[in-house]
Amino acid sequence: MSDTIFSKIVRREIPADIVYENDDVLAFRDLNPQAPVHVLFIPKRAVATLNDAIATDAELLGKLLLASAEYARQQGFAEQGYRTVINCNDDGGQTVFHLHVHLLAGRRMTWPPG
Ligand code: DGP
Repeated sequence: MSDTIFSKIVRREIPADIVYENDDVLAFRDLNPQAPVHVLFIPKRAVATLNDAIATDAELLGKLLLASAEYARQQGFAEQGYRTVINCNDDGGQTVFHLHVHLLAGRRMTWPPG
């Protein structure tokens, strides 16, 4: 896959407000926040879209969600609640082709989403 802005953030080639990191996952604040808390959880090893994930990526996908939940607990809003979203391709609204989980919190979410 081609390099994206998120791989550059992983390599610290461009700045980001990094809020969480472990061996496999990096998380930073979204440049265009849609909620008081809007953090993107990305795998350090890039996968372009959810469509490109294969069986051997299962553990990595799980780690993204577990990191999101751990961050929510650390920050104290886990019980109040939050939303995690993975956009895929055009209709899903994906604009950066390095798979990521949006973690949104700090306001009441609406359903269905727009
Ligand atoms: P998506 O539409 O699901 O592909 O989400 C991409 C998100 O990434 C979007 O909410 C804006 C955010 N974003 C794009 N470029 C940058 C960047 O350079 N830095 C940060 N922190 N966020 C970015």
